[in-house]
Amino acid sequence: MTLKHFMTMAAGATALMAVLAAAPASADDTKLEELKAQGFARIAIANEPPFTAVGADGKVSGAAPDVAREVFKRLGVADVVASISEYGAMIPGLQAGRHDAVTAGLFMKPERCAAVAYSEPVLCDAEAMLVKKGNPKGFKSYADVANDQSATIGAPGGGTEEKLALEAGVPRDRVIVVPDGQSGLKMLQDGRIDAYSLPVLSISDLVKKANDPNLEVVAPVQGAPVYCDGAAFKKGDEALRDAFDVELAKLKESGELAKIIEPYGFSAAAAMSTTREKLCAAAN
Ligand code: 6CS
Repeated sequence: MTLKHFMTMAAGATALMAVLAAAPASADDTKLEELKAQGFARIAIANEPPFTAVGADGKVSGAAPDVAREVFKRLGVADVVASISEYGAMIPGLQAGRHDAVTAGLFMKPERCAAVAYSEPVLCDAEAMLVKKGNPKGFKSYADVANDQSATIGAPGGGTEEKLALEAGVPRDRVIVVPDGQSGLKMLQDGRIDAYSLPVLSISDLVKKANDPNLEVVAPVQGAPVYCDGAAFKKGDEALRDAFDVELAKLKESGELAKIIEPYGFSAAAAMSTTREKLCAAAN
């Protein structure tokens, strides 16, 4: 090999090293780099306070988007842009690339953990039923609804409460899909359903705003687990999920997660008392 040939080879190797050094830490960082360049992350929400909320002015709030906004900001993604989705459409929307993340109180369950890449837990809550004052049908569990042949229960489409009612034996035609909290409240008040089921904090928010003395809350629903959500990412975006988890862990450690979610009624300690691994393994 002549000196000239060697010098050419060395120059080429130096240039290659320079290119590699400029590349992101790993090819996986591309999604985060895309979001940074985009200036926002597209999040799916349900508009179910206090988990998620869209004001009359269009402002997005609620515990899940507030946590997501703070985490993404720390990752260098300036803001979040939300679109409202039914719970049952959130994962297909994520998989189709319509959202960059689901931050909506989408509870971790094994079948969902198989379909998305969840962050560590953020918001935990038990289940509740809204009924008429005096709980005339004596509901304490989803099985009670199943055992009353005339009873109907409203729940979000593709949501956890719909699944719990069906699994407890309530026939499909007595589980009524309800698009949102206000509709469920009205259907109950009009006697079109005998119970409306959402997580405890969501039902409590509805009752507080309804100012209707003829309502009663059954909470917790007997036999239903306490669930926790996490931010959900598309399979393949695990590097983005891992980066999200690093910042989420810092919020937990510093007490800042508590400052964000506890005014909404959530417990940071509950989220810190469990893990994605446990929740995704739980048989429920
Ligand atoms: O994850 C779910 O399916 C449930 N999560 C919330 C916050 N509300 C209702 C929904 O069914």
